[in-house]
Order: sequence, then C-alpha cells, then structure tokens
Amino acid sequence: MNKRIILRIIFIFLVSVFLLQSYTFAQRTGYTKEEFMRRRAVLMEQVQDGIIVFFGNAIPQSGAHFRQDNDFYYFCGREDVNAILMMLPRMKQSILFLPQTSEREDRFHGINLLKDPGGRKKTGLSSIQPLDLFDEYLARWTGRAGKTLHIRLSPRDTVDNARYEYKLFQARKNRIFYNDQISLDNYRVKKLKERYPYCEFKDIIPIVDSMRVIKTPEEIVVLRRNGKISAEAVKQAMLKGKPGVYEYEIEAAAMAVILRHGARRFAYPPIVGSGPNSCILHYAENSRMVEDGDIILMDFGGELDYMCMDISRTWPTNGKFTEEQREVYTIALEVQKASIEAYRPGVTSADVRKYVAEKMKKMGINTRGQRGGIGHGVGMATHDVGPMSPLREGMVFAIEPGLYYPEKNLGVRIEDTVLITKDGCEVLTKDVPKEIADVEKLLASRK
Ligand SMILES: [Mn+2]
Repeated sequence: MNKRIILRIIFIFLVSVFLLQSYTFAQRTGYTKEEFMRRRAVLMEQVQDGIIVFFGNAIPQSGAHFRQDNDFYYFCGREDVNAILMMLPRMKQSILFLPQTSEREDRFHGINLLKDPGGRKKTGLSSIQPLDLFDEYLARWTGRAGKTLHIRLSPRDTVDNARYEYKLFQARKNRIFYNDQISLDNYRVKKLKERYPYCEFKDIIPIVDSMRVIKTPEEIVVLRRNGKISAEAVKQAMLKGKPGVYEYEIEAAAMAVILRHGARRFAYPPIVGSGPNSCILHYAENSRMVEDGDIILMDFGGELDYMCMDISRTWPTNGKFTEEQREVYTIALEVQKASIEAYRPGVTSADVRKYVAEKMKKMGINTRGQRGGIGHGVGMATHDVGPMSPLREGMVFAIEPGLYYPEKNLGVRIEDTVLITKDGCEVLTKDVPKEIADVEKLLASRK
C-alpha cells in the first residue's frame, strides 16, 4: 500500500474518532474531593460555632437508583446509605459516620469507607467513624465546640420537589387522618431535642441555600453537559413524535438519549401531552396515541451528577403549524426570547416584566396575559432553592412562558434553562430548535 493511502486512512480514522466523541459528549463529569472540601470550609466559615449535622438518606428509594439527600450530598458527595456528616467549625473538622457492615452486606453492596484504609485521603474528611460513635462525639463536642446544633429544620428538597412543594405534599398527605405520621426529618429533630435539650437548635438551611443558589465552576461543567444531553433528548423525541405513535414512545426516545450519556434518571416525570393533554400542566400519564393535527407539548430534562435540566418544546405532530397554532406559539416564543434578553446580573423580576412589556408593545404583539418575569431556579432540584431576585452571576433558571386553550386542545410552552453570566445569560439548552422555521425543518427531516 502506498504511503498516501495509509495517511488518508489514519486521517479518516482520527476524524471519525473526533466526531464520535463530540456526538457522545464523551467527557465524564462529576466533582473532585476539593470541591466538597471547599464547600465545607465555606459553610464552617459562616457558622463559626457549634456543631453542624446532616443526615444522609435512610433507605434506597424503591423503583429507582439510590439518590442521596441533596443537602448531605452537597457537602460530601457521598452516596452512602444511613450516613451522618458532622462538622465542627471551631476545630475545622469534618467527620463522616458510617454503619459497620457485616460480611454479608459487603458481599451484596461492597465495602464502605470504614473498611477502606484510603478513605480519608479519598474524601479529604478529618475522620471516618462508625455510626455507633455518633452520640459519643455529639455529647463530647457539645461542650467544647459550642452548644448550638445547626441542623435542617426547613423541609428537604428532592430531585423533583422544591422545599416548599415537599412541605405542601406532606400537608396534603396528612389530610387523611390515618396518614398523619411525623416525617423522618421531623422525627430526627425530635430525637435530637430529646437527647440534647440544653442545645440551641438553629436551621442551617438559609446558609446552605445561599451557597446552593450560586453554581460553582464544577457544577457549571455538569450543567453545560446536561444541557447538551437533554437538548439532544428532546430533539430525538420531536423526531419520534408523529401521528400514530403513543406518547410513551416519545418519552422513551428522550430517556434513551439521557441514559446513554450517563444521566441516572429524569429530573422530573417527563410530560408528553398531545392534543387535549397539552393543556394539563403536569400531565405525566403519557398513554394517548398521537393524532394528525395535534400539537405535542413536551417538558423534559435529565438529571446528571445531581444537577437537573428543564426544557419544554411544543410541535405539530404532522410537521406543519396551523395558522392558530402559529399565532399562539409566536407569542410564547417572543415573550421567552425577550425574557432571555433581559436576564443579567442585578435585574429583578419586575425589570424583566417591564422589558418584555416594552418589547412586545414595540413588536405589536398582544401577549394575552404572558408577562415573562423570573422563572424558577434549577439545580440539585428541578425547582431549586432561592432566593432568586435580583439575579446574580452563577444562578440557573428555567424560563417557561406558556399559553393554554383547553377548548381548542391547544397548549404551548417553550422553556429553556439558562445560566446567568457576568453580563447576560447563556442558554444551556439552545441545541433544540424553537424558531418555527427550525422546528418545521427538523420535522420535515422525518421519514
Ligand atoms: Mn420548569
């Protein structure tokens, strides 16, 4: 074989490796131990005195991969079950308490850090202790470290529920007399107050939230990758979503993409509403067969390395918007784009609304009640912690204007997740088309 052919083969090989890499978003994300060491240092710096305690999740959730408690994970990045993290700000020490496991447990789940001589080095923790010693440490340090116990008194949040939603759903559960049982979180607080009545109890959550609301550089790497993966997922779903398929097939097309790229789960149950279902805001049955002439409203995001994403797109099943669909779609789209334009550090919700109103007036668009403003935060929870206003660099938001006409079976929502930058915002989910021409072009490429 001559030299030129060999060189050409090598060249083609390198190009295809490169293309394959960029298609699969092949770089791994995740967090370094230094990230968690920094977070603990920042928290201890602000608390100064007393003892900080975070509880990990108690048991694997059924029907899903284990997901750690958000606040616990944020400060140590560990997915251990039944763990407790203690921090002593005066001494600048962090101690992880883990259950002592039997050989049988180890055979099923692998060993934990208690049996790993490199555990401290791997985590940057001051020490790793058996769970049985937790009260021994607590009793000892309530003297020397200060008598304030900094724990979570606020409600927890989960991947798909904000703190305020968790609280609300607990209240709804307890409306049934026979369900009115104290939550695990409240039980833990009660036990601590029983054992340590002389301690002062302080809610750690305001400080935790003030940290979680500003995303770190390592989190931003994860968010950007998740933005790409989730956008590709919605794009594949749009290609799938035509007359004759079931809504769950469209969901499956999106799930396949995020799972293939290392996401562990969806950030919230996917919403695929066709026709009448497009008007039910949190519809998630996804069981209807899509018909010709329907609009599909899909709201979808993956969760990657404890960071969520939130995207909504609306498209006509048969590939062409009707006049009416086009008109409603344009309002949502222009309000959404104007909101994105207004997003920058220092801006409040009222500022965004004012900007959107002025721009719509100039464009001659009747917004039919859609005002823009600031959407919800996005992070470890899809509806993430606040406070959100005014905007600051490093915050992440979903902007999601929508218009719903149940009598016309027409619901439209267009949503992107954006990161506030130094002088504006970066749309993390921009790779999924939303301009009418681009949407129709994508749909026309279907066979
Ligand atoms: Mn949203």
